Amino acid sequence: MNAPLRIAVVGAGRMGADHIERLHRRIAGAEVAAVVDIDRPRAEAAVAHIPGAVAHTDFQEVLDRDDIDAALLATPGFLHEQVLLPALEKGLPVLCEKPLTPDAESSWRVVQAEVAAGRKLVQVGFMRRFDTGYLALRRMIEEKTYGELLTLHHQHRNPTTPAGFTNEMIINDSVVHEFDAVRFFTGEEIVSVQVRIGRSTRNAPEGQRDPQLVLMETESGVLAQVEAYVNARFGYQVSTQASFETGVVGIGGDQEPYVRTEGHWGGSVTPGFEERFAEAYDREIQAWVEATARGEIGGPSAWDGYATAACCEAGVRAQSSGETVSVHLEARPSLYA
Ligand code: ISE
Repeated sequence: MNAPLRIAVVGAGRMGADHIERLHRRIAGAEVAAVVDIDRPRAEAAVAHIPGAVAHTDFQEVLDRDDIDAALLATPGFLHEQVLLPALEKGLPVLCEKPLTPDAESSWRVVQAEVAAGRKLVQVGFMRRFDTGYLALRRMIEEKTYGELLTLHHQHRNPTTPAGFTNEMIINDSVVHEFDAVRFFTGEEIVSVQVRIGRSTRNAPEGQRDPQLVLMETESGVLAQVEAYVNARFGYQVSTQASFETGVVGIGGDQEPYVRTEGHWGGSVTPGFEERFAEAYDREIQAWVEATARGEIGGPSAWDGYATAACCEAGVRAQSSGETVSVHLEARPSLYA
């Protein structure tokens, strides 16, 4: 058996802490060797129960070590580039939580740095690609089980947003998942984005308009829409309905168990994305660890991160203009053919 992959987790906030537990308790072939967080007590608390793991406050300290095999980057998106570029220069594999970076220009710099490194080192954390419902729907689309796919309808509802979650982040941080999902389902790039904003909930924090309807079109003319409603209060919901020529397929419906008891029937509402996608995250990180051990990536690439950043950029322009905005993509380098 090979020695476990020694991983540095960068960022010990909500997502980082979730991944630290996952790596420590559920993932085979990997161990948490370091945790980096600018907040030293938070980094120390994160490693306290992991024998041998070391707390750092600066990613450079990890780069200076020679016993780290890979990094899992879970800081906010605007801090990703400053870790990705030196990691790529050193040839260190990285699982980068979405978004790759917050705008297309910086994502393109990451793609170019990876092309210069000569091999794929960055996997982007679009965990929905590992959800069983997503995989089943993609197979039906590929195999044309119900004829051609015509339209996709997504619901993306969150209970609330964290402090500092801006109007643009509804696109960059939330709808970025559907940009990737639509590319994943159809195997096509998205060519244009439109955003419509109507009546807004009183529960939206100042500056945010919520919900927002996003309409996108793919290269072959599949229309996909999203209701992004991020202060929906009731809980978490991510679901999709796909209309085909001879059938309609739904995924992401409510989960079991379904209970009947004194005066009530039904089940529980999923509280958040950690619960909704717990298994998908496990599969995603396991696939990444196994691929990294083979010198590969095991999921969406830096190109996927860049292409979705370009969609987000069009989406943010569409938010303020109300127009249908074309997505501009640079030519795809052969590394991602
Ligand atoms: C969050 O960062 C996620 O990635 C969740 O999956 C998404 O539902 C939420 O809107 C984002 O803020």
